[in-house]
Amino acid sequence: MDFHSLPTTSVLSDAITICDHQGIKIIRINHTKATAAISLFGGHLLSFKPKGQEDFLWMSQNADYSGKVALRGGIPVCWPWFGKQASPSHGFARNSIWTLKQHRENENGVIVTLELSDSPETQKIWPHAFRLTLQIEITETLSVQLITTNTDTKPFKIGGALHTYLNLGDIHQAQVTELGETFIEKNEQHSSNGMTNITQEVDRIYTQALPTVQMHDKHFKRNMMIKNQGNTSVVVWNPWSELCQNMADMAADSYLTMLCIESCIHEQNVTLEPNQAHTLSTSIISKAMPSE
Ligand code: TA6
Repeated sequence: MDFHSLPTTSVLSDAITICDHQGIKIIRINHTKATAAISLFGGHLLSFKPKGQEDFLWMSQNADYSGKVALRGGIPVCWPWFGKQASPSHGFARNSIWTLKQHRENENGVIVTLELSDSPETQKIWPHAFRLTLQIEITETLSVQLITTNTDTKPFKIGGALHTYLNLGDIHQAQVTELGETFIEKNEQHSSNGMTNITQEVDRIYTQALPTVQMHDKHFKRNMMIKNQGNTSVVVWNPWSELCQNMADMAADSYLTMLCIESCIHEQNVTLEPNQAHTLSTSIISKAMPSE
């Protein structure tokens, strides 16, 4: 989906415009350093493309933009929990409408700040007062910070993830390293040599990953360095062919060109006292692979 070809509904600055896609407002960034697209539904980064490079993010061509389900691809914000610990799965932030709070730009790029706060709807699902701030920095590299502030009078616990779908050339030519020595898969503990090639379905929670995980993509000839902070784990997910065929919002062969590497708090165990804040972040730098 080329969000930049949709008709503009408003112009915010030289680099930032807004368009509407099936009722969803999309912020588009067109800067000399990079282009990007951010959906207010979900506070969801859909695309980040530094000039002259392939998109860092994979976005499903079958994503459902009805506003009823989370968008498939990009960087879904999973919050205040990760996975199926409660309903809805991966929390409600990725299905909520966020507000654009601020945008700034200079010759190096653009910073967009979105916000989501508790409402009668969120209080029904999770009875706490909060402010969630998403700061997305679009420069030659990408940086995303999710800041949770407890605006309640009692402490609460959070989990979640920046569920990044990386765009890669060919899963058979990709390798992930710096993953650390242990992972959990299907509730079982495994030991690891810190690296993996993806040759089947993987849904792993790496509990000792290094602060910077690397994804080596021989097809696109680039090394992506994914630096995570405020996380307790790094999740690596690829549904592979069978699962993919059964997912309405993924094309049957789409597992070949995506891999999720997620900055994650996999248990809902980060406690925030009133007025306390926590930042979960991920930033991605890409370097051309040295020729062999
Ligand atoms: O992060 C991995 C994971 O939790 C997988 O178990 C898989 O289900 C994936 O996320 C996608 O979840 P979703 O709810 O978006 O279909």
